[in-house]
This record gives sequence, structure tokens and C-alpha cells, in this order.
Amino acid sequence: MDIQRIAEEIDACQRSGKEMDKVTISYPSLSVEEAYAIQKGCVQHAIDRGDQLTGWKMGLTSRAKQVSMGVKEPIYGRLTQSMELTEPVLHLEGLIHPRVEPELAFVLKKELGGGEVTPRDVWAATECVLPAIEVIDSRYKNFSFTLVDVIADNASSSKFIVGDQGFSPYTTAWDEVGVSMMKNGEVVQTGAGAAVLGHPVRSVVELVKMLNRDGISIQPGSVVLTGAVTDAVSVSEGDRIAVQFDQLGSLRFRVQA
Ligand code: OOG
Ligand code: MG
Repeated sequence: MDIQRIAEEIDACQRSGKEMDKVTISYPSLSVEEAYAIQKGCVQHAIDRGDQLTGWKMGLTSRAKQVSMGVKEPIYGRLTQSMELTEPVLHLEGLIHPRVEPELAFVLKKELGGGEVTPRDVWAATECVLPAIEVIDSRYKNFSFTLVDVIADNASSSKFIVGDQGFSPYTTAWDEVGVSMMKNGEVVQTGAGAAVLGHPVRSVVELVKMLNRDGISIQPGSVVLTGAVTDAVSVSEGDRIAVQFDQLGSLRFRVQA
């Protein structure tokens, strides 16, 4: 199997918004390690074109997501600068079948690494926590994949937006934060921070451990998306998305061609 060739194929689909067949159709025995190597290769292509690694995401950290995607294990992905929306507008150009999901984002001020990390270590390294919305967009036909397929496709990473207001990690019980997502003024999903591995800080702990196995630590200034609090919702042209985070305000954007 040629890891680099597969990475090039996925990278081309990520750039152009073209659908592809699952990697496991051609390579049924693809391993988790090979899949992460493909992911790394794809993101390296983006970096070679001038993009920058700005953070990490966890995926499939909530039961709602595991059940709906049929994959029962958390995964991680890489976030780059070009994925971050700086205006509250999602442009559909280059996207295939985008879905949105509410998340809590951690921004780190210290390096975090190692296999023995605890929630206390994460708090000591966290600058702030922010409301966030992730836009996922699997490059696979019908948004359908196995564990290793989705890892290779950078955990369906596409775009994300974080709130302007950062919050102290200590003044909010992040597991108790209620979240409701509205599409065109109607509530479409509700949940609470506890949906993410019991507490979103545990998602960061898990990420650090998973990255440690691959010899990686998280650098200061990185953003970490901890995983969807609710199931994801499809969006199309003209939709208005708003997510209300209890006590933390709301985050919104509109979808345009
Ligand atoms: C995989 C990515 C999952 C999350 O927050 O659970 C994810 C997918 O559902 O396509 O980002
Ligand atoms: Mg997500």
C-alpha cells in the first residue's frame, strides 16, 4: 500500500470538494497507524501550500455521534488556519455535504504532552475555553465510513468557528453547560457538555494520550475542539445556524453559495 499516494488522493478531494470511495474498499486491512499516517500526509500537503497547523480536534467523543456514525471509538484530527472562519459566513464552495455540530474549544497556553496527563494538568495548561461550532464534511460518498477511513480523511475536518469571548476554565462547570442548536430559528439539537466523555476536559486528556502514542505533544497557542455535544445537522444554501451556550452567549453564522 502506498500511504503517500492515498494521502494525495484524499488531499485532492479535500481541496476540490470531490467525493471519493472509502479507502477500505481498495485496502480492507488498513490499520489505525496507517490511517493516521495518511492523515498526516494529507495535512502536510496543505502546509506545503502555505497553510499552518493551528490545533487539533477530537471526534466521536459523544454517544450521539458514535451511534449516528456507527463508529465507537474517539479519533483525532488536525486543524489548520484555513479551516477557521473569521466571519460568520460559511461558503459552500469546495464543500460536499457539510454538517454542523456544537462544540467547546480549549486554547492552550503551555505545551501538553506525555502519557500520564490528568485533568489538572490540562487546566494548568489552558488559557481559556470558547464556544465553537465545527463544520464537518466527509469526503466519502454518503458520509459513510469505517474508523480507519474517517481517520485517514482527517476526521472529516472542514471548517470551524469559535466565539469572540474566551472564558476562564475555572468559573464554569463545562459538563453542565447546556447547548441548543437552531437552524433557521428552530431548535434542531440540544445537549450538555457532559455528552463529551463525561466532561470536555477528558477529551483533551484523551487527545494528549493518543498524540503521545504518535510521539506528538500539543504546542502552546493551539486550539482543541473537544468533540460534538450533539449529533450533527446538515446545512445548505441560505440556512442560518445559531448555537446558544447557557451563560456563555451564542454563536451564529449563515450559509452562502
Ligand atoms: C467524524 C468527525 C466527528 C465529532 O465532533 O464527533 C466529530 C464524523 O462524524 O464525520 O467531529
Ligand atoms: Mg466535531
